[in-house]
Amino acid sequence: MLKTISLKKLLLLAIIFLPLSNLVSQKLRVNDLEYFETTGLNVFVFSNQYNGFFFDEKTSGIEIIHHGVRTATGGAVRLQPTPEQWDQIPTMTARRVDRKNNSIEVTLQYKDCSFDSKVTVTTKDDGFIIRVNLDKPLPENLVGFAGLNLEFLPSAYFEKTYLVDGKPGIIPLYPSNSTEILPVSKKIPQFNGYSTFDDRGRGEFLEPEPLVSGNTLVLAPEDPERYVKIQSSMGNVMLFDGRTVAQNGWFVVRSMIPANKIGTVVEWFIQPKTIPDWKRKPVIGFSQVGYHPSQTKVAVIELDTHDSPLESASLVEVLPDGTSAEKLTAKVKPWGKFLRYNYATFDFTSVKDPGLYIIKYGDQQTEAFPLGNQVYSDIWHPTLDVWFPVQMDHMFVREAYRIWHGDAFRDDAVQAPVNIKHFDGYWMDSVTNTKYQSLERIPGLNVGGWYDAGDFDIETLHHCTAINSFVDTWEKFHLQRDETFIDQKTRYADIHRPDGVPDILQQIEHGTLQLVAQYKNVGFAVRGINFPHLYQYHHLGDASTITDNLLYNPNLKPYETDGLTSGTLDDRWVFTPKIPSLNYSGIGALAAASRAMKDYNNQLSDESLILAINAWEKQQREPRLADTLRMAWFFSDAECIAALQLFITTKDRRFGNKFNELIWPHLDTALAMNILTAAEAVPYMTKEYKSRLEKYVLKYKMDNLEKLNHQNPYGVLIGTRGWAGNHELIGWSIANYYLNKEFPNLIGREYVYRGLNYVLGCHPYSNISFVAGVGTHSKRRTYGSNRADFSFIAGGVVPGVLLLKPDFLENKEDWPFLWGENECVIDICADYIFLANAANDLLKGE
Ligand SMILES: [Ca+2]
Ligand SMILES: [Ca+2]
Ligand SMILES: [Ca+2]
Repeated sequence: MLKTISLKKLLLLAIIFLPLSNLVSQKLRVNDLEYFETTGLNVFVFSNQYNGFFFDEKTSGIEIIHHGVRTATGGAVRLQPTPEQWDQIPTMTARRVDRKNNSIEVTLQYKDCSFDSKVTVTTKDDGFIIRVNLDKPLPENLVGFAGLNLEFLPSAYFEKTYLVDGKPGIIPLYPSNSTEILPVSKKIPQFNGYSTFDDRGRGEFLEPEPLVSGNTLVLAPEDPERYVKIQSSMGNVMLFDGRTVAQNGWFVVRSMIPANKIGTVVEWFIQPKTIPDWKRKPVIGFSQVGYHPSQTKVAVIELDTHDSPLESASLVEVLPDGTSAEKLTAKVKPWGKFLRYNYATFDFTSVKDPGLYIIKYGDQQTEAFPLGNQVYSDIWHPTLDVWFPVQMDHMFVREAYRIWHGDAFRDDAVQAPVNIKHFDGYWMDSVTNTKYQSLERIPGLNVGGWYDAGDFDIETLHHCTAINSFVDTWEKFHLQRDETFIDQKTRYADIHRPDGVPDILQQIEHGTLQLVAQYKNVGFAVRGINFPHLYQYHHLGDASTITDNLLYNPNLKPYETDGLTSGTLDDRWVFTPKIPSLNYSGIGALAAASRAMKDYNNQLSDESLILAINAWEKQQREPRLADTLRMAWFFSDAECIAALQLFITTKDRRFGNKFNELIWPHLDTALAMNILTAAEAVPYMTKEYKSRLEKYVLKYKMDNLEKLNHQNPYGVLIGTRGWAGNHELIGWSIANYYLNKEFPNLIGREYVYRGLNYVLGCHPYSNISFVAGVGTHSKRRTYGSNRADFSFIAGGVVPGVLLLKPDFLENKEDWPFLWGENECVIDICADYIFLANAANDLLKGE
């Protein structure tokens, strides 16, 4: 039959059957940005490096972006079947990109094991080949440990199936495969000698067994968007479930590297299916809480590179009878390219009638959102009512029928030992700087404070930022909201239960109690209070079960207790390196808190101010050296803020003069980082101060506001660090608020809303509101204490879209475990409350 039809007809048939055919291949090629690209598929090969700070963040190695979703990561030679965050990661020591031959080769090194390997990725047919090459045979101690791994995102494969050499299976929704207990002597040591496993003193560790093993593995054969076929030409591929040992684990495909072999030792042919002429669905970015009628209202439409903007979009009003009516059709304005996508804008500022609206673009429409005078008035309630109470340390926290957690860390805390590099970025130098010996109890610290983020340490710097932010909110906006019952005496908090006291004062008090305890018992702001063991640190759930809440007693054996003390070394450590800028942050926060506490808790108010002034004087006498260290980049202006806060509280000119002396050089060297402080100071300073500041404001306007209009279609600050940028953006918006208050003719209020609207949904990747529970469609999976349940704590603000180099912005909604995208931290959440109220304030009376 084939013989009888012409070549032309054959081609025609091929075109007709193209969407179903495997024969028509879309070839990957290495593009200008040095990754493999074809329609619907990108393969990164170490475009991003493993991060030496938080180790395996699931953002490095060979990675696959499949129809717009990053579905695979961590492709590399690895030493565990399912590597955890603190397992050894290879260092990439060389990367060669051969564009002509469509090949990328990396050299990977495990320095401690003296083991180098080469991993090459080359295109072949409709897929690519991964080869591992060795110049020398595998070191003996790595035989049975080293293999080629590639990790697949569990949530991208939920409710799908697989085939191994034709044998069918269902991708597990929850891990329940077999595991093996092995003696710790058989374990490749984790980073820095840490252990993620609580072996209860038995000297053993846990390893998952493979789900299946075979020559050819097909993941999601039924789904052309997720279909990936992996064929091994030497030895089997195994499929593991990393969630068995760590909830943030991925599915791992793995082949072992054989002993005594050189040259190519592992070879896979990987064929991800792609949908011909696939185009990513447009994302219509807009504020999920809606808009105030009088503000500028611009939706930003994100389009596939192969897509071009439609002529127009429309705004449709949703009516009380359930029907809808078109309110406005307007031109869609092309903006151009930003990173990997095309952008266009749709301006519907002219619509000012209150009501519910939907944006329609082509055959797509958004969620409904309100237009009204009150849209911003309650968007901060979940953060203050729910999120902050849940973060309260040393408290039992109830919400109606639900107990969020018990009263945690009654056994706080002991002096951290010297010469420690800690897994959470904390450290101790060779001296304690306190009157306490290593591991000696420091009294008085089991009071107040918040869990820093999705982890449960007390991170003093973030505390200080949160306290300062709360005091600003209290002083500028006088929030009287009372929806939390807080009793410090019995350490009990109850959410949605008024007790006659404004909640913001109670939160300031809670943070200040911890900070005061640090200054009283240690003498300065400590780096933080954190866990001795890694297996405590990665805790998920109720923090009151991380330690036994009993003071350590060396006369008892581990896990033994007399009811009051215990022999288990689980009490948290107080880290006390000297960090002048951190100490100034503490001084500034105490000075600010002393004003807010006045007439509410006078004793705490007086105590805070005395401690702040004494600490200031002591710190001023010390040589100014050590901002050298590992934290200086966090807060170049801490001394300046402390001087300002002390001046506002005491009106003592010496603090005002100090502030005036420090602020100008800071503005000269780091304008964007210090303009907020400078603007906040205006009402307390002289007329000359304000007119001198104007020149800086003009420069800031040009460099930090107007330039952004050309940098990205959102016209806001988009961070590119390893932690996504919502906090910087919120800080930028707050600075713009202060500047608008003082220099309304120079800085328009739109620069405040733009930042807020971005956080609330007008951003790349998706249009979800980054504040859990705020807006029609908002984050429902965040990196908090309940992330193992794929859930959220209402009011938490996530870091947002993370840039994976060179051009992929991502914020996953079906996977909460990427902290750089989804972890809510106290400082950003406190600042969000301020920003929401600032937005309200600017629109007051309109
Ligand atoms: Ca932390
Ligand atoms: Ca209250
Ligand atoms: Ca204990």
